Amino acid sequence: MKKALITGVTGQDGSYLSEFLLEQGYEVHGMVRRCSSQNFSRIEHIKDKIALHQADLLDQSSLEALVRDVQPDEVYNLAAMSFVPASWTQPIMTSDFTGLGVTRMLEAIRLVKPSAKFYQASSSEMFGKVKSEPQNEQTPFHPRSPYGVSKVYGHFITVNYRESYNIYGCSGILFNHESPRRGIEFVTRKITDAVARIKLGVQDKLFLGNLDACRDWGFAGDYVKAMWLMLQQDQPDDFVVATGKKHSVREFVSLAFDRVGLNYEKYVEIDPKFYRPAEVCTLCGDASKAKRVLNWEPDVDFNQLVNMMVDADLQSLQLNAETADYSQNTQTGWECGDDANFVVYATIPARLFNYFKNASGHRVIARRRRA
Ligand code: NAP
Ligand code: G4F
Repeated sequence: MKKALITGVTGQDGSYLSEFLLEQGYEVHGMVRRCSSQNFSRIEHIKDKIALHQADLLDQSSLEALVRDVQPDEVYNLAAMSFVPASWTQPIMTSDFTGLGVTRMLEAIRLVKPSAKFYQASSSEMFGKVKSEPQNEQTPFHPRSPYGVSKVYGHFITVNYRESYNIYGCSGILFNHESPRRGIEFVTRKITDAVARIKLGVQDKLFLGNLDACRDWGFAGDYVKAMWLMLQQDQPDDFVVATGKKHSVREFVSLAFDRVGLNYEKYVEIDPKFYRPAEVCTLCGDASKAKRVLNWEPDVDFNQLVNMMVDADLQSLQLNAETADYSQNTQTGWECGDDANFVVYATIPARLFNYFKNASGHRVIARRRRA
């Protein structure tokens, strides 16, 4: 049985990749960092099928011990500070973790198990201020954020370890990929979550930044298969993974609101605080090499992705309300009850309360006490 080690196993991609590798018959090991409260929500359903180990990309000795303990055949380095805006507010940490962390992992492999195959989660953000369209493996990089710069470093150090030490290292240059498990701060999930809340009447407005930015958005479940395929080849190489179609944030918003029968123009407002110091205005990938060599193609298209995410957010908000036992929440500072008990709820800012229907269709409110 092959052994895979995944860093960033608790993230969006880590959870889909774990599921995929389990289906392929792998023994799956995941690296998690120590936190005062762990967030395993994305892997809760498979937690008993994978082995979790504590280590950190900032700590060399923990990585070497991890590789020594697990003796992986394949290492998927997905852990990163992956939210682009945060890389301007924490540029040093981003470089250390998202950039230098790749070298630490490669060093652990080189010193402890040089035969392990290595996948580096590189990013279309490396193309940044794009030099041509669509972007492929030959397109020059011009990153526009500390995140993008760190990923360029991670890409080239992977190439360098391949060329210097003969490590089987692949850099997957993945364009944006989304899913119902996407972090809530990324624009797609921020939109679909807001659409569901607006539809259910618990949110009034959606504040966004640059609606004209274009991205090549695919489905994360499709993209993790490409990661695996890269490590199944005779020779290591680098691949662009993308759908080849680009859409604007505005198109995403419009389709998402359409899904619930609403017009986005009534709800969306621009807040300049979501503009970036340097924007990546457009990205569109050419994945013809992945198709030719890996026989990889995406299954889920843009419309299906938007609908899938809106439907999932609607469902999970409704389900949470139906299954929640609000009477248990009083100790955590929430008041509970039916409409009649909360005559003023409509004047409370939306962010301070959740408002749903329970299983019998009865309206239930859980409201945070005012400070
Ligand atoms: P994600 O959901 O943000 O997951 C990031 C993972 O990294 C989480 O498991 C997180 O663990 C872990 N992590 C963050 N800081 C850490 C630290 N200091 N020590 C150890 N672990 C840490 O990201 P994703 O969307 O799955 O993306 C996976 C990888 O692909 C990332 O490297 C990202 O940069 C790259 N990528 C993503 C896309 C995309 O569109 N999704 C496109 C191209 C490349 P916690 O749970 O502890 O926070
Ligand atoms: O969803 P985003 O935050 O993703 P971004 O910056 O493209 O980065 C993601 O994809 C990369 C691959 O290219 C990954 F490497 C990276 O880890 C991450 O997964 O923003 C997408 C676009 C941007 O142009 C942004 O300016 O949406 C625009 N946008 C407009 N309003 C917004 C908002 N982005 C966010 N997060 N929030 C907004 O309110």
